[in-house]
Amino acid sequence: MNQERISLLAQRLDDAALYGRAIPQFAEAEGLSMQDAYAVQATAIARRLQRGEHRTGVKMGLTSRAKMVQVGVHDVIWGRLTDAMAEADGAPLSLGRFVHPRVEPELAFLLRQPLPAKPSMAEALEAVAAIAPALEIIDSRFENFKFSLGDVIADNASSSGYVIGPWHAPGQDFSNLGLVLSIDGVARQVGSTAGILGNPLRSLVSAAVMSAAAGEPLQAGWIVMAGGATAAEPLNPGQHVLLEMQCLGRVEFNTT
Ligand code: OOG
Ligand code: MG
Repeated sequence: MNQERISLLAQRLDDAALYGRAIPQFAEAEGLSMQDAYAVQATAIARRLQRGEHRTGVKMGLTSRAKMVQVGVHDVIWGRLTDAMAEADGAPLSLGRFVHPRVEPELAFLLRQPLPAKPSMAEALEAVAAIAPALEIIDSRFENFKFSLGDVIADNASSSGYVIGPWHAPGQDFSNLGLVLSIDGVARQVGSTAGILGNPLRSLVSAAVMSAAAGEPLQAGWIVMAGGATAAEPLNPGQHVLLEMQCLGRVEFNTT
């Protein structure tokens, strides 16, 4: 696919995100390859960076069975994070800019050094400065939150916002930490970090491999979101959203 067409699709997605308006799926009609889809994603992110946003890291997507089943796409994908997507722990979150937002429980990594293109699990762990419980706000730009693999890749893996809880040194085993996602005091999703590829560290290894292959190796200071450990929950105004994670504490926000 030529760059002109890729730019047009990137603009369509970027506008949909800017104005909170859903658009029809296009991957199938456009005959988008995986490579085209990632090119659309990169071009849409370039538009955001041109507007003054700064790159903060990588998000992994569809790294758990629960997530794959929920959206009907069964491949691990990745997307790019910017500072405009960061929301403060405990702060109000206005849903006005979203189309049909959902929230999901994740684990976040903070990197203290760059990662090689194909790290071992030990090398990946060595590069981790800190880990934190985190909430991701996803918001597909596609109508009815329905998409194919190519669509969701182009759409930056539905990335919309992220909230990071307290950082901890990665001294403890975080491969199987229990977690509860509650909305208004009611437990809505219960799971474990083990839901993320059996161990979220595998997600970090995949992030290193996939972003290095795209020519953007993981950098010191970047955040890597490991992917939802459970299915996502729809968000509505007036909710209190809380993630409690074994050993790592809590992260929360209130929707308006
Ligand atoms: C795709 C994004 C997946 C995750 O953590 O699995 C994702 C979607 O569910 O819309 O962020
Ligand atoms: Mg996610």
